[in-house]
Amino acid sequence: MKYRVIGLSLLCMLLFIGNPSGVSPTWASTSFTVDSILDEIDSTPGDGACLSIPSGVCTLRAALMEANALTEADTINLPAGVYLLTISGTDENAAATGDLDINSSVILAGADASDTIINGNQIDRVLQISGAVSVTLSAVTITGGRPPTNISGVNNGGGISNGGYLSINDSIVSYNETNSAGGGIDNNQAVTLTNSSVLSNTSAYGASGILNNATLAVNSSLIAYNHTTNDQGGGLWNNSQATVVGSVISDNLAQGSGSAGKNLGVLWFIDSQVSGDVYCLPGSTTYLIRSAVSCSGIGCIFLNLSVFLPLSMR
Ligand SMILES: [Ca+2]
Ligand SMILES: [Ca+2]
Ligand SMILES: [Ca+2]
Repeated sequence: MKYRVIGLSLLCMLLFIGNPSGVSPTWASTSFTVDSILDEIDSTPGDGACLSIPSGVCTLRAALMEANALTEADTINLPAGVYLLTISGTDENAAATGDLDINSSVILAGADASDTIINGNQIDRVLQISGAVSVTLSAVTITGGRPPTNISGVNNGGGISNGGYLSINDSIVSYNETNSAGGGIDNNQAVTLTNSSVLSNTSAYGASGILNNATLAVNSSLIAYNHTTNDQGGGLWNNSQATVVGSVISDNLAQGSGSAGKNLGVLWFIDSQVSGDVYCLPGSTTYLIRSAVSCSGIGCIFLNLSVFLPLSMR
């Protein structure tokens, strides 16, 4: 659907007429359906039409530019296909070049993670989410991201750099890389990962799977085959609050210790399987409930809460 939901204005008008108190009606969200795998910008962001130049189709980039320009939470339907980013340009945050920037709440709904693939083509990371916005990714693969290598401090997050409230459902983040930290995901606000996988991402300076600087929840998910060539935190690097529930962390690699993870904050493992070790720094705490995790580093405070549970619950 290239245009805003037909009848939206009429609906709002009727709501307003039926609401003589004058209280503003709730605006419905807008839905776009991408109909091209091309990478082209929107011709006029904010006009309600997802229409690219020069081809006049609804591309993923155009849909995001349009969604960014509209204040309500929008939905972008992304059918099966490989969406390869081809417009080069880094350190740009309006989704016009390089990475796909998200500055407004949006639901990005793919068909299936194995069929709907967003590939950064190694021209930049894939997604950058900024501001206090809510973003849901479902049934997509995020791959091929690689942010610029020559700019200090802004190249964390090979696949996704998150500053908002991000839910990743039924999705895969794989084969992204960065010369800094956070090969797959760099989280600076809140990420909830559900039924998803973070696979085979690489980084030069730790946290090859996920770098967490704020709040992270990993539910029923897999973090595996990520590799950092320097530092620790092959699977996960936690600087703040992270909870891993019903998940598997395995086959990750780090330089020396910390192949499974590195913890500088508060990290919970609940009903999870972790192979490799977690490297812990002083001041960190790692809680275990029905999970076995090996420890390395000089700051290990591992609290196995399972022993406090009734026998029937251990
Ligand atoms: Ca437009
Ligand atoms: Ca950007
Ligand atoms: Ca960009």
